[in-house]
Amino acid sequence: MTADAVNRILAGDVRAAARLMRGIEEGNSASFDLLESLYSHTGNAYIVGITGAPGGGKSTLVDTLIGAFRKRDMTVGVVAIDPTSPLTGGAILGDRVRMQQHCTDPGVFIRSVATRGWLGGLARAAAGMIHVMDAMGKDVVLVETVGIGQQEVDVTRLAHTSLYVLTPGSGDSIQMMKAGILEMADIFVVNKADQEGAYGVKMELEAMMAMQGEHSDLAGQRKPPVLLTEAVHGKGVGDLCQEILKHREFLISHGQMASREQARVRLELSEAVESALKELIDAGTDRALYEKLVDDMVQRRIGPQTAASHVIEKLTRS
Ligand SMILES: Nc1nc2c(ncn2[C@@H]2O[C@H](COP(=O)(O)OP(=O)(O)OP(=O)(O)O)[C@@H](O)[C@H]2O)c(=O)[nH]1
Ligand SMILES: [Mg+2]
Repeated sequence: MTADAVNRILAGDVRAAARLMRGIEEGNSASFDLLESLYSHTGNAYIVGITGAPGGGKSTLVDTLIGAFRKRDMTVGVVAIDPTSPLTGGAILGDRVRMQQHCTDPGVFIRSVATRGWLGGLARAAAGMIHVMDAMGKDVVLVETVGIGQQEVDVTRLAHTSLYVLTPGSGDSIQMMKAGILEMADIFVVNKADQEGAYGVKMELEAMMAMQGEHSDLAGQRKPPVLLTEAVHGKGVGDLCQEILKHREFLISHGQMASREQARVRLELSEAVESALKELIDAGTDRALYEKLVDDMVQRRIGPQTAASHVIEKLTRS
């Protein structure tokens, strides 16, 4: 059964892959076992993260990027992570409709992940989805997330090349500095360049990076390029595709691919350790003791740290 599913996914079977992805999304442990069997077949896809504020045009950009990669005869997987933000609640339907033009192309596979109410780590689910597409033989995997929280920032750490999308007039550059995005992105995209102020945003970003370069030891390192695009008209997207491939070449020629891969894998391992520990804790916790401790805390007989140490002590003794 498992071997059959593995073989079908390796052969690029969309239905088998979709079933596994649904299992991952649901946090189903058998699905994670199956994923484990696929792991040795992964590590070939080039992973590109696309993040940015809600409504910046990420999905439109992904849609046109698919076309640009297909023109180069590269197959493409897309993982669109539906944010929990009520602001963008309709994202899944929107993404499906937007990317529909590629739905009959066997070289393209698109999945949305709903994260609402998802208990496992978002990065873990996203990593799982990426592995499935990688095992299916997709050359490039595009991962779209809304860059609002730490979890989403973590997801972009799963990428080889991280794009950050911003728009004119959104005034988010100061926010980016605060969130540390400036250091995280490999390529900046000022989308909606048909609107006023796009060039100003580019100048502002470049000035910010130059300033930061002076105050840190980044001198001599690669400066992330800032590209202007009009995703909705497909303008600048060919250049963006080329810039992504250029970054890949840069990583390879500067011996940085291995360290990126290590950083990616390190994140995955820590997520896996955390969720395995959570499962152990859930399974091994003495419920009666737990309830008694809750009661003790309510009565202010003990504090949370002491209560936790009782739980841990019981866990490690059993
Ligand atoms: N004027 C203009 N509008 C654009 C451009 N690119 C995208 N849009 C529009 O911006 C809106 C949001 O685009 P999406 O691609 O859904 O943006 P998103 O970043 O994926 O949005 P969320 O996933 O909801 O965060 C849509 O109405 C697009 O048509 C552009 O280059 N210029
Ligand atoms: Mg979107």
